[in-house]
Amino acid sequence: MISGLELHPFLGSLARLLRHRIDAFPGLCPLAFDPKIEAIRGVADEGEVFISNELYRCKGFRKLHLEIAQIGLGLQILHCVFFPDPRFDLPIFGVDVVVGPAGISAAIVDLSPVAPVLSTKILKGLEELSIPCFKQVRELPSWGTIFSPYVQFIRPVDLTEERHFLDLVDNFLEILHQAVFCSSPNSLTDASTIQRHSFQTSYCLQQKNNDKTRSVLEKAFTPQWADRYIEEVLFECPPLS
Ligand code: BLA
Repeated sequence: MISGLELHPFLGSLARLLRHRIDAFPGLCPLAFDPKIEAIRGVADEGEVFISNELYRCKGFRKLHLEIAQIGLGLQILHCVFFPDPRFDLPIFGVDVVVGPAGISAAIVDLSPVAPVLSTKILKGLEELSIPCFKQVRELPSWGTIFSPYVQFIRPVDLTEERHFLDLVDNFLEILHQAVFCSSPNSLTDASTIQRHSFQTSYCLQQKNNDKTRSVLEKAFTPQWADRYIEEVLFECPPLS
């Protein structure tokens, strides 16, 4: 935490919701990582910088990552991605919320496919959801082809829409939880595993094209640091075995 600065209540609620859901995943255990990235502090033109990282793994997921970043007094970001173990037929869960000086500017959530289409089980769950009609829907960038047709990229306009977004994240995670519990792995050499590995690699490569993330990290640290952080912490590609 930056001294004397509260986390935006929307980010606080989202972080609580995500931790609650993460805790309920089967076989959850902490992922070993460089202790230096657990709490990263820095100073930029914008003021103090603080980034906290939590990393876990569980049945079906090689990495569950929750990051909260505070850049000076004006920018707060919650970034969370669940990267599946390619042997399992599970989608990538991702949520990113950016709060700027004028309030929440972006809130995006998705269950992204790791094959040409989402699995039948996940699709059925998503089809049964009633997706709220948000007033300000934002346009996806060109690298956004990795997302599913169910992606929601919005700017919540009031507390009701914030609540609806939190409910949506919770609903997506309920669908994912159900899928994890009844999933079983294919072998490492199975054609479906190899395809999911390749889709997950493209997801990571496409996310690295997000110049907005890179630019914030470059300004807060250095271009070299930002590059390493994006490559090794945020979107490192799945290992080959
Ligand atoms: C946009 N991401 C952004 C923006 C910033 C960041 C400043 C612009 C906000 C706006 O346009 O209102 C910054 N995001 C960060 C930083 C980190 C971060 C610094 O996660 C980490 C330290 N991004 C993700 C994930 C998704 C994602 C998992 O990390 C989706 C599941 C999406 N962020 C995403 C998209 C945009 C965005 C689609 C809009 C990009 C654009 O409009 O060009």
